[in-house]
Amino acid sequence: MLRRLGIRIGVVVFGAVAAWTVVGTTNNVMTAKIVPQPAQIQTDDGELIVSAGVDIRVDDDEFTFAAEQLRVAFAKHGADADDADSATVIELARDDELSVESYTLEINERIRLRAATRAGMGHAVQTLRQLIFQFHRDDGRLVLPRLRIVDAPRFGYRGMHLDVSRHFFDVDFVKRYIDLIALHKMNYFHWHLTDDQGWRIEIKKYPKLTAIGSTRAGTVTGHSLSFGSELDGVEHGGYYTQDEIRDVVSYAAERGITIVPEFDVPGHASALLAAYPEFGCGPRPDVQTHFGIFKHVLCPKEMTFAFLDDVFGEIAALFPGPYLHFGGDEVVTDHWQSCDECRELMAREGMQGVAEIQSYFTRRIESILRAHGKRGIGWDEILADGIDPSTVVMAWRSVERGRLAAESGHDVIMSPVGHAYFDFYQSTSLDEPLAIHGLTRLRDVYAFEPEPDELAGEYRARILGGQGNLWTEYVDSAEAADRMVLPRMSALAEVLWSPKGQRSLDEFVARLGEFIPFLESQDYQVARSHLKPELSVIDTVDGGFRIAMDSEAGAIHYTLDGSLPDEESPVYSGPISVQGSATVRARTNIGDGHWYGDSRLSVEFHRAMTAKLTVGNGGEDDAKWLDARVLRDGVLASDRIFNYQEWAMFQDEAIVLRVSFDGPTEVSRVSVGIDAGQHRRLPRPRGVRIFGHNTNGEVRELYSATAETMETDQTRIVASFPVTRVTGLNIEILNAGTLWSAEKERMLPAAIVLDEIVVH
Ligand code: TNX
Repeated sequence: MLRRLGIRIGVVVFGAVAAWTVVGTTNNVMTAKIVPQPAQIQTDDGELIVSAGVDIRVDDDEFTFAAEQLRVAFAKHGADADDADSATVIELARDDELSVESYTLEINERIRLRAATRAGMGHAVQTLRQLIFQFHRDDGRLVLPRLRIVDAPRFGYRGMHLDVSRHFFDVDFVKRYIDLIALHKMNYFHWHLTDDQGWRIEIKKYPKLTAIGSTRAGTVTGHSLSFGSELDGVEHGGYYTQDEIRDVVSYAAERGITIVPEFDVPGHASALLAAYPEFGCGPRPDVQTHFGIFKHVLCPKEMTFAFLDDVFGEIAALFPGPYLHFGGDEVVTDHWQSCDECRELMAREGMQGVAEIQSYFTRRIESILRAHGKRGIGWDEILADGIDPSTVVMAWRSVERGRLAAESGHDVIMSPVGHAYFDFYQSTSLDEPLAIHGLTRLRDVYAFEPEPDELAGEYRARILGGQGNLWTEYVDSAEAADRMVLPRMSALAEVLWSPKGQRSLDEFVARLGEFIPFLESQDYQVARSHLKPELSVIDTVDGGFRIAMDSEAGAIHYTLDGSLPDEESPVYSGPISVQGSATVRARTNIGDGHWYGDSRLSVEFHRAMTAKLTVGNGGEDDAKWLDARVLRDGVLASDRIFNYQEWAMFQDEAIVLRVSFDGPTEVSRVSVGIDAGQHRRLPRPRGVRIFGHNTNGEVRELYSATAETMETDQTRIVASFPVTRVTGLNIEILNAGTLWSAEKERMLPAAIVLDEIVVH
């Protein structure tokens, strides 16, 4: 059948419509599921059957772009009747009473969207797009619920960041990312344009920044911190010309998105210094092929500041937004320590130590930015006495750092690891792709609160909002990037947009049931990690463990024999108890043959769990060694995603672990986890020796092995010896020797990384 969509877009002025009030949220069968949850929805009885032809009217040229977006949305999921004369009327009207980003949406006989600004109207359109998707029917009809929405954001800054240095993403991807930001009613795009692994923006006055700085010789394969990491030998490069930047800037502006460009100084500067080593204090580096924190740093001399003035000047001219991000994170001061200019500067300025050079840098950059009419944003390391209070602090190391910044007079954007780092693992399931480290589950994002309780009321207004960060060390394709941000950014969008009191994780997950297919209908890839089982030990009792399993939806099936769970396997309904040792394997079934995850948890009850453990020459003070607790919690981390919190790391050539039992105890076998199994290769110890001691203070060697003679069961060193009565064990472990550190550019003692000391 021939479909006709009679769409008319023209500017018509229509009269004011009587104001209406909202009486709260009601539900009927046609519950609108919108992400982020609107501030107020009132669902009326009845529905609007949208005709084949929609008549889109705008009363202000500002809204033509929004109208065009709506036209496309209706064209995709239009009603199927062929009746253009009775076209459903859709009005996009200006309402100056509304605040900057707010909007109203009414659906009754017609559809009315009102806003005071292009941004507000853009948000109204995003809501309507979701409704069109949700309520279009397979038979081609579009039947919308009658409703009234009054909506406005909780925070004014709702951002998403993208690192294009570690991996380059082309203009098409960036535009698609901007669409995604707009779709989530977010309004800032933080574009991280420079870093050690590549300079990505054309600067006319300094062509070598891109000619040399945009290309690296190769990229490390696997994790940069893996033992014996290798390069792929493939050149990686790319940058944006100034014309491309202008194109992206106007693309973003049409969608109500402001871009915050970042030029990261004075650290993370290897690519810059590969091109112009004269602005550094040390030798010329290459554009980095590994990831990490490097010591190449800009030198605080006048020619550097003249260069920074030029570069920030060109950047300021390209980006019309109010902010310019100047980085300031992870500055290594080694080169400042050994440079004459720095010593002179310190004497001249009366500085107490090299660390003060960073705040000097910050102040110089602040004045450069002021001269170019911009306000600076820096990562939380910039916080120091004497910096300009109008500089915005982006708190990434913790919410607490953001609180301190707010209380010292700065505006703050909260972007903390643990809640807003979308480069971290999304679950502990073994089928997660390699990620940098850490764990930021969907529920952790949803639990993010940008205004911490501890923050005094008078400083609340200093929290401008929050931001999600996608660092791309281990994100090398459009598809991978999508899956890292979706659906986590959807949770963040709701945290930043919706009223705090309405937040409900269950309800949000239920709305994702509609929202994820909507995202997929726009060709975005969406991860389902929140459906994968999370397994954890809730307590240890009488030689056994109680284990909990959790996922945001579906039925968790599990096995205890190591096999892959299927429909026949038991369904989790509450904590299970296992005695001695066990490996639990679990997957989530959400029906229709859809299974998610491959989550495992291996536990083993053993003698060291109830003993005292000390490390090195420390006293009987177990708690001091926070790391060491994971050595005797009964959980074997070797069949889980590498999560550094589950491993104990010692930066020593050798360590001694002392296990002291309550009384004489028979032992015959000790095993120690040394292999992370998934995504991370750890350096293997060079040797291990185990000594037993008894009540008389006698010490005797029970086991000794070198790397060559050590017995392992793949992931663990296994030391067996004749049954011996001891009151304690000393377990000596030697590290793997020295290793080349790409970050430090020198040989360093390999760390000793261990898990669970199982004693039987
Ligand atoms: C720290 S967050 C960095 C980045 C890394 C990131 C990885 C920040 C200001 N600096 O350079 O990419 O961790 O999670």
